[in-house]
Amino acid sequence: MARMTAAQAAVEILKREGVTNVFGLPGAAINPFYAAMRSNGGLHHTLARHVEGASHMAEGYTRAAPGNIGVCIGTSGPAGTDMITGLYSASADSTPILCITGQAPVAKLHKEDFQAVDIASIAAPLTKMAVTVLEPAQVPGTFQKAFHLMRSGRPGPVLIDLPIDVQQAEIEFDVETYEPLPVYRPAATRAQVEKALDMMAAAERPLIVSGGGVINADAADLLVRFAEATGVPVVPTLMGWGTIPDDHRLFAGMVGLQTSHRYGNATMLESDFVLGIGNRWANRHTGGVATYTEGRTFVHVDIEPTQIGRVFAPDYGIVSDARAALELFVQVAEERAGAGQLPDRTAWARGCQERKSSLWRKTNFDDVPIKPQRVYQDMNQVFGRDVRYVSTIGLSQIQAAQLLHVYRPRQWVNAGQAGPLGWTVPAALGVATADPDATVVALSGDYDFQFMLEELAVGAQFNIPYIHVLVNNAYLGLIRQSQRAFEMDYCVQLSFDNVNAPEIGGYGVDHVKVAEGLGCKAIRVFEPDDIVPALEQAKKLLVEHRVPVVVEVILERVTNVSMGLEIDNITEFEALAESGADAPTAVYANLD
Ligand SMILES: Cc1ncc(C[n+]2csc(CCOP(=O)(O)OP(=O)(O)O)c2C)c(N)n1
Ligand SMILES: [Mg+2]
Repeated sequence: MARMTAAQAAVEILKREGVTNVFGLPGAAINPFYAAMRSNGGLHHTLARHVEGASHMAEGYTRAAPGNIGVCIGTSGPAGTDMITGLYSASADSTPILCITGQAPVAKLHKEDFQAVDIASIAAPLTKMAVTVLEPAQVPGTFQKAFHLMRSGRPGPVLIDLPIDVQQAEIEFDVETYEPLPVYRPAATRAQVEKALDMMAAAERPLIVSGGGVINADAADLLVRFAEATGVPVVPTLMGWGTIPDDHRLFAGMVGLQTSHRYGNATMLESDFVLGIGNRWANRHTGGVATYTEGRTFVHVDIEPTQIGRVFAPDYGIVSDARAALELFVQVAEERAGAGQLPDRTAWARGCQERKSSLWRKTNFDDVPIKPQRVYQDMNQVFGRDVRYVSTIGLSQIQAAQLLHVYRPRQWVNAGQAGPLGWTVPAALGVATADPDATVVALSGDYDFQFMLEELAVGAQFNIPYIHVLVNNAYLGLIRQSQRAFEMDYCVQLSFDNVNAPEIGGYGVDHVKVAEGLGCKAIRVFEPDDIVPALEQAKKLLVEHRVPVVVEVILERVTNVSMGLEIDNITEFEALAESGADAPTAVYANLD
């Protein structure tokens, strides 16, 4: 046994649980924890410029690789409240992050002490556990339980609030014999999987919907194997995008109101059976539940028992970790295939491929100002398969999901449910910290970019290189489009004549100067033919300077992006592709 401060014990546990990187910023009430990190060593700390930024960096870090747990640290009071958005976004997207806050001394908690806020109560609905630790000797157990909870069942965040005197108190703690607690993950039974496969076999036009749970369970390889064994096409959700490569013959397209493909929705409407795995029937995926479910039988596999039936009652539900379920699905499906007992899905899968080969949106524009579709076409061309995209919300994110391509899990890192503006810069820094060898490409609209752009300085200071494609329409574009329903264009304009930058023609903020002022490199593009050279140049600058590189594309002010309120009624505002030349980087099906 060894005597140490409770803060030191916590630092040792972080390391034993596999933590190597933390994101945060100190303040008086968390200084003992920082002292423990300094004296004990072994944790690489990235100093954020805003505490919310630290929380999104932690999310990006977690999302980058299986098993990662991002840690964000702040002091008492406003630091904790600043991280609430990160906890919300993490819980919404089933992302384990550990948020550690400092707190006033235990005896002062009820005295309205300086920066003493009941952060555990504030964080409670957004976390799997939010606790102010009042007894120093409970610190090791609280951290041990935190990791157990974050990894068990549906993954999610935890907040541990540490009063300053609790951090400083000395306790007995044996680092050497510390063991992480076993992780609880429910597993489907063979009988359950047999029943689901019987239901699938009885259908004529089945689909698999593959959600973010498949990525969390690191089971994309099994998902693809299962699809191949059964011949059943796959619809990934936005959170599950990458579980099957876009160019796989069984990739049927994404479904939904916004981040969807025309062929994905058309195929969903043709189907008569859906097996959902690790998905949550998000409303922007389903649209109206009646349209989505009518004429279809549903099986829903989810790790969290109370997710079954939350949005609509499936015909059959299975509580299981996606990996555990898919192991059995593969095994039973391959057995049945070997015995010649699986229905032939060739004709149905070919129909899906035909839709995939014809229902494309046009991207090949050469207008000035640039149309956004052209940006995504050129990103496909330049970044190819080896890239990791990070995005959050807005017309930019929606259209990117419609037009970009993803081939691997964790290649599309998106704040799916919460969509907090400002997430992109810090999340990209988290992804790039976790995977320094990757080409990380973030995508923001101008407003999302402006929300947390001070975090660019973190990338410059700590040499966290990534490329940030900034599509500037000088508008809160998504809200401008949604205000069409109100026949207004009200409080959504970001344009103004910048007295220091007449060359940007009324687009307001000079992002290039701002990015350069924060220590980054930046390029601005006005002409479509300059996009590809700018992206290529950005790749070089990245290697040369090891700092974030911003590529700002000045867009046309108004582009209405395909969307609607029902999956059978999506409005196409822009031109559709009439031939391959209209969408040269689209992934067409190989029908030979
Ligand atoms: C914190 C927060 N406030 C408000 C919103 C609502 N919102 C969603 S998109 C958007 C505008 C985004 O503008 P921009 O980033 O420029 O992207 P664009 O739609 O123009 O591509 C707003 C205000 C939000 N998602 N998050
Ligand atoms: Mg905008």
